Amino acid sequence: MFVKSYLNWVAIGLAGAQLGAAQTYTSCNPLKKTCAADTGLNKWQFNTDFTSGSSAFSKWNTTAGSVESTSLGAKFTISEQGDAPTIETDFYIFFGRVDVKMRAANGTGIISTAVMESDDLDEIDWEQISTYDTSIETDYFGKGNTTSYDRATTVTVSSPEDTFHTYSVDWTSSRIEWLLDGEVVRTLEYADAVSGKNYPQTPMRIKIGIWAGGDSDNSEGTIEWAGGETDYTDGPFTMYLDSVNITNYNPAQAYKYTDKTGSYTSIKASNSTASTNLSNTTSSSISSSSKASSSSASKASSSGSSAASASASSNLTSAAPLSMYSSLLATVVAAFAVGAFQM
Ligand SMILES: *[C@@H]1O[C@H](CO)[C@@H](O)[C@H](O)[C@@H]1NC(C)=O
Ligand SMILES: *[C@@H]1O[C@H](CO)[C@@H](O)[C@H](O)[C@H]1NC(C)=O
Ligand SMILES: *[C@@H]1O[C@H](CO)[C@@H](O)[C@H](O)[C@H]1NC(C)=O
Ligand SMILES: *[C@@H]1O[C@H](CO)[C@@H](O)[C@H](O)[C@H]1NC(C)=O
Ligand SMILES: *[C@@H]1O[C@H](CO)[C@@H](O)[C@H](O)[C@H]1NC(C)=O
Ligand SMILES: *[C@@H]1O[C@H](CO)[C@@H](O)[C@H](O)[C@H]1NC(C)=O
Ligand SMILES: *[C@@H]1O[C@H](CO)[C@@H](O)[C@H](O)[C@H]1NC(C)=O
Repeated sequence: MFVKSYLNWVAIGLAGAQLGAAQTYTSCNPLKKTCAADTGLNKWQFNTDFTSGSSAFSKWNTTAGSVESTSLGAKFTISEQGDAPTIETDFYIFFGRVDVKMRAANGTGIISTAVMESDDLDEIDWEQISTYDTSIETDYFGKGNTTSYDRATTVTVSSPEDTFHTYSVDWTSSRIEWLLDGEVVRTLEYADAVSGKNYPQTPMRIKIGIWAGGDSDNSEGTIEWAGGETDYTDGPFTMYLDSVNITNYNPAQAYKYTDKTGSYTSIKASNSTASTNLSNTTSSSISSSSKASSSSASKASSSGSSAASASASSNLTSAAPLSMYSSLLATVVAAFAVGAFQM
């Protein structure tokens, strides 16, 4: 299996800066053909503690190599050329927040990644290049558009290979925030991504793993981006993943692309359980970097999941209401912002 994804990033042969994750591929691209619906996370919140043993992997598939639970968390190791251990959720979320607490791998050219990716290759990334001991990159792609090299930013972080940090993405239909240890370090507005054309907006899985950007078989551009050639005799190189907390702003049993636009308004959520809680979504995401918000977010999550089981048999809801909700949300956001401001 790993050979497939490994060969995939090798085969893509992109220059490093435009190369997303190691595991960038799609088995059915809904912009090109009709694909089966994506399985959704049908609840508001799903947390995984990877120090808790093998049961932690119950909703995660290992798609390359092998990954085990240890007292420091899930252990991803590159020992030799071709290793690229990777796990991914067996469900999709449709807007939401993902918190990843991890310690990146050491070594030259080793990339520790926490990525969200959709079937039509929208992508939101954190990528730590081990060659650089004080930084991590953020990046994004829309519909697999790799024509430009200017989307990545570099964020300063202290000793990411020796210290666990929490790398988060808070993703709504109007903006994406990247957060480092709870502080917003980058915001991408919908309009700023080629008027939304390049804006990630379709249901995504979460994929986490490591790969050797500095592998000598990679293109010169990739090796340069990775900060030099990987010397496997310096290894093994290990990344530890402590925990991942996922909030799904549109819990549903399934997500279906109803046309080939790749627009979020074309996504139909089946048996959705959270449309009535969208206001909670906003209040938790709007101030996601503050302490107050994390407590309101967890309050929201518990009410959200009970609501999820209570209304599990509701019928199909199309995503059309979503755009309606966005204007509603704007009002709620405004109200909340005023409220927060008064405090
Ligand atoms: C979320 O769903 C409904 C609406 O508020 C509540 O009854 C639940 O308690 C939970 N919260 C919701 C729906 O707001
Ligand atoms: C995850 O693995 C299970 C069991 O092998 C498989 O049925 C399922 O399709 C996989 N999910 C994804 C998203 O690949
Ligand atoms: C996930 O939530 C748990 C429980 O609230 C917390 O202990 C853990 O640090 C969180 N992990 C992340 C990555 O935010
Ligand atoms: C791809 O992205 C570039 C900018 O990065 C943009 O100019 C171009 O229009 C996009 N292509 C498509 C098909 O959206
Ligand atoms: C990572 O490499 C640096 C520099 O070689 C070293 O000081 C540090 O102990 C290493 N960290 C781990 C966790 O191996
Ligand atoms: C979430 O929604 C429920 C129901 O409307 C409400 O009782 C609760 O206070 C909301 N939580 C937040 C954090 O807004
Ligand atoms: C929606 O829920 C109903 C009742 O539980 C179920 O029969 C149906 O298969 C579900 N639809 C999808 C698309 O999952």
